[in-house]
Amino acid sequence: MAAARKKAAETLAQVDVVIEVLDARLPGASSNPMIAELRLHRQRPCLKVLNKTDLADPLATTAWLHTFGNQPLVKAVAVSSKRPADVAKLPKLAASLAPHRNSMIKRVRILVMGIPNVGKSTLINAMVKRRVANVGDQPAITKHQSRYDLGEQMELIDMPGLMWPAIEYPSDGLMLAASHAIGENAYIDEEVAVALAETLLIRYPALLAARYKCETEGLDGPGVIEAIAKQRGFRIKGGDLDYDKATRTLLSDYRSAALGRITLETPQSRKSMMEKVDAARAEKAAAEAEQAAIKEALRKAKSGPRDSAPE
Ligand SMILES: Nc1nc2c(ncn2[C@@H]2O[C@H](COP(=O)(O)OP(=O)(O)OP(=O)(O)O)[C@@H](O)[C@H]2O)c(=O)[nH]1
Ligand SMILES: [Mg+2]
Repeated sequence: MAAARKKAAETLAQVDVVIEVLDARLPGASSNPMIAELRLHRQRPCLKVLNKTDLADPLATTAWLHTFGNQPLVKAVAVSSKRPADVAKLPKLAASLAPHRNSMIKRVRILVMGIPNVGKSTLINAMVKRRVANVGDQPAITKHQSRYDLGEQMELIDMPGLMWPAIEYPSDGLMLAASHAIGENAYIDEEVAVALAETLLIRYPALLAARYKCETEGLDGPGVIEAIAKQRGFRIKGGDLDYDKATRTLLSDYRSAALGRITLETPQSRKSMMEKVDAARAEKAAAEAEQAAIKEALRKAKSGPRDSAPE
């Protein structure tokens, strides 16, 4: 990971603009803080591309565009790399962020960055209108950096997906796993599916009810998995419900948008999630400090009389 960061930092120093590709279904969780740090260190402007909008909730996408559009040195745009008309507007937008370079003499150099599996290579193929880069619905398809000409005035650099060392908020890890940015060996399907079900119960209960013909009132995450197994008749030998198959069904229905167009977080839900986690952590730290202070006071009280005992 350190080597990938170093390579990204070196390349970033040589480019004019960064296109950061995000997954429109989880724009906050798919924002790599390391990319922001490297980019701001070099003061490089950024076009944030919310990709896969064909799978995402349009209202949530509008809210995210507004939030990102207010960040310094950033423009934000929503696309589906599968729609040529969406992608056609990107070269001009990216070039507009580096007006000093936009001439026949100085080509605009654009680095396409993002976490794994958000669609960087698909986007590049669509921009150059040829299948130049390998793509696939797995993280880490792209293994090395590659440069591609985009007409005579621009060049695009594709790079491997970049993760960062520690995911600060546990729900981000679950969203990233649900959306396939994290490899299958790194997480437990059932835990991810239960968390996904819990989010869907809060944000899209009607979609769950419609797809699995179940009453969502009073259900919790594991209850959704059970309802899917029952509704589909998934059973293992002996007749018990097949929870594994129901788990895989929910994940696959979310990933393919068979459930509908879903965004797992909005700017507002993300803000309140962070506030809650931060407050719980602060409370835990305060309780630990209090415990430590009590222990220290007890230790002093025990050793005190002996230390100060008269001779
Ligand atoms: N529905 C939909 N799928 C997309 C879109 N863009 C990319 N994909 C799919 O997402 C998967 C990942 O695409 P890639 O282009 O390989 O992603 P990447 O970011 O280059 O991934 P790594 O190289 O592994 O980091 C593929 O299955 C693509 O077909 C999009 O706009 N909509
Ligand atoms: Mg790739």
